[in-house]
Amino acid sequence: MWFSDRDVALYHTKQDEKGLSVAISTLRIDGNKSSVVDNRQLARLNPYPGVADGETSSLGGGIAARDNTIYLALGTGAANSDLDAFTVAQSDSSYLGHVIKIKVQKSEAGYLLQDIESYSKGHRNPQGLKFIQERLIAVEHGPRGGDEVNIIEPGSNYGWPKFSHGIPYNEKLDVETYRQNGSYKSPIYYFTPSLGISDLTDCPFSVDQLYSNCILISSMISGTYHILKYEINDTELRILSDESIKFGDRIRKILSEENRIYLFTDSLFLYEIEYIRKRPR
Ligand SMILES: [Ca+2]
Repeated sequence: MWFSDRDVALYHTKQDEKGLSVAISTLRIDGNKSSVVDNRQLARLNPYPGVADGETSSLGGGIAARDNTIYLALGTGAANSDLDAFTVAQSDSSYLGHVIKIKVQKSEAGYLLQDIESYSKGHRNPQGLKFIQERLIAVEHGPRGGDEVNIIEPGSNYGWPKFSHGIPYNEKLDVETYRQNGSYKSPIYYFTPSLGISDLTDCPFSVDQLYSNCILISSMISGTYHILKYEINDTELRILSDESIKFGDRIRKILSEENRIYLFTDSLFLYEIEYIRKRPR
């Protein structure tokens, strides 16, 4: 994602003798946006000892940035091992299953790492993260059902694996108990059955004018994208309606710019859709 006019922040997994980890890097692009003039790794987090790349999934990943700060949403990971995928999201000694806040400092050459801290925890497999109207919003996969849209607030606990609107994989857990949220932060909206929720973005201008306030979310399993209309006041953002638009392919990422949306699919196509609003003459 663009971090400034000339800088891109990105995250990726990395494999070496220590195991699998997540790295955050920045790229500085030249003025013509034609070449990379600086490439630096800012941070590297949580090696998975003994787990090779390709043996795990659900690491998730959403990235957003504002005011010299990068926010990164990480999943718990899941592997064919006794990996503690069911405890890391509630642990204060792990960044997995957390949204983390990475403060950076701008220098002549590029960005330098200042500080990393946990911002929120209790996330299962967040796939998208974005600032919308001053609120940091994340979408994440539930277990079996219960894909979530969450407003991320500092210090909050989003419940995984203690609380979900889905169905637990552990058959001994009682579904009704599982759905009582206790002290956990509830999603502002959830989807049951799961859509395979993958990303979110602003509505294009012309659609936002029509709906007053809306966000778009994309999905993999159902091959749809959705217009979620919401209302907002000082304390609350509430989803009012959910309109599903069948697209027909697994959408991995969704992005909007002015009156266009861009859909990047698992079949490795990039689609551009333009919403045109015109007065008849
Ligand atoms: Ca949750």
